[in-house]
Amino acid sequence: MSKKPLNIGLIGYGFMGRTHTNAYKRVNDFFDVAYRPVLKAVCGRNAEAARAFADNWGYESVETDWRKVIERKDIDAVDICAPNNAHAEIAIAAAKAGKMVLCEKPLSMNLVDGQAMVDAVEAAGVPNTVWYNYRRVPAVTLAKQLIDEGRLGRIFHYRANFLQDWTISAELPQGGAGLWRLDAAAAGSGVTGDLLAHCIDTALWLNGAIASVSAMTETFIKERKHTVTGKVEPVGIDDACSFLCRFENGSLGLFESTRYARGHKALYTFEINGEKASIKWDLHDLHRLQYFDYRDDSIIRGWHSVHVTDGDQPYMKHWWVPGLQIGYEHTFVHQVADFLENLAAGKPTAPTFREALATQAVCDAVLDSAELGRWESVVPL
Ligand code: SOE
Repeated sequence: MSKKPLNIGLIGYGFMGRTHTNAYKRVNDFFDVAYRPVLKAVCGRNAEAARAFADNWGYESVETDWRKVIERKDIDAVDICAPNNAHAEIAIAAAKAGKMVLCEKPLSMNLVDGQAMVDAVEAAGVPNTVWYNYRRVPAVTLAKQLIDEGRLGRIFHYRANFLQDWTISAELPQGGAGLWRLDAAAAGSGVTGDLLAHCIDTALWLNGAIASVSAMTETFIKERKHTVTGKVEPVGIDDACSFLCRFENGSLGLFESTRYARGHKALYTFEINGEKASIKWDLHDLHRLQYFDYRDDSIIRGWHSVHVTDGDQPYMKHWWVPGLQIGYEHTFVHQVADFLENLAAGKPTAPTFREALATQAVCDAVLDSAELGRWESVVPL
């Protein structure tokens, strides 16, 4: 089948720029979709670094001002991999110019900006999606399938952690290309927007809306040198955040995220306990889903470790043969595959900006709750 080109303009070329680009390059090798992503332009303020990225990954051209990418007639879709404080302005301008918009998570710095982004893509009627990639780990997608089939029954508990340890050193500066996640002006928040946002997105998808939250945050290192100004400046991000919540389905939630859990690099785990069955998942063992079903015969009842590699399990028929697992980078390939398939069918790709706004509303309520020291309702604007 001859495929329709879809010209991509990538804005930002850090870690996420690589994951997305890899996905654009791989998708047609494994998924039979009607579109073929074309690496038209990459944009970054440092022309030399952007050129090196373009040469290495195969982009046809380089821009140093994102506005140029948006003005270009030969760009169909704008992919935002720039720091969080650039998301709203770029996405709104791109939507106004009639471009499709794919935005790295979190959607925005806060709910107000996020709402403006939703309004812009919806007013323009352009396809849009946010890269909450963990939904598309086959084991996580399988969890969704099991829940939707009603196998867990009534849900009582949802528990999630995202633990890292890379910011423990007080010598680590904040700000600049590699460390903008530590600078509140660029990131909006710390672990809440960066890590808990993933946990919240998955939770809303698997277990429905969150009604109210009670949170606490801590900034363990209060001052860090700023890479750009060279001065020691106050740290405005949350280094750690834990919160309790009530879901609208009556279940209770417990979430924890930190960059100070020595020994953990990216330990994203969740567990859901239902009346009939429970499931557990762990990013460090991402191809497995742990499943316990109370209805099993009592003499063999126990936790099953399901190796999610078979052709009848989500996404796996597109990859190797049963028993051979895939990894982190494939979640981004899945998102592009779904985006292209939905584009051809005229359907939205989840999470859309509007769906990702729900995660933003929870993040805002969590940060407000921590600041005010009280339970907060999760309210959209
Ligand atoms: C932070 O270290 C980070 O790279 C996040 O920004 C990503 O979203 C997460 O998937 C892994 O950790």
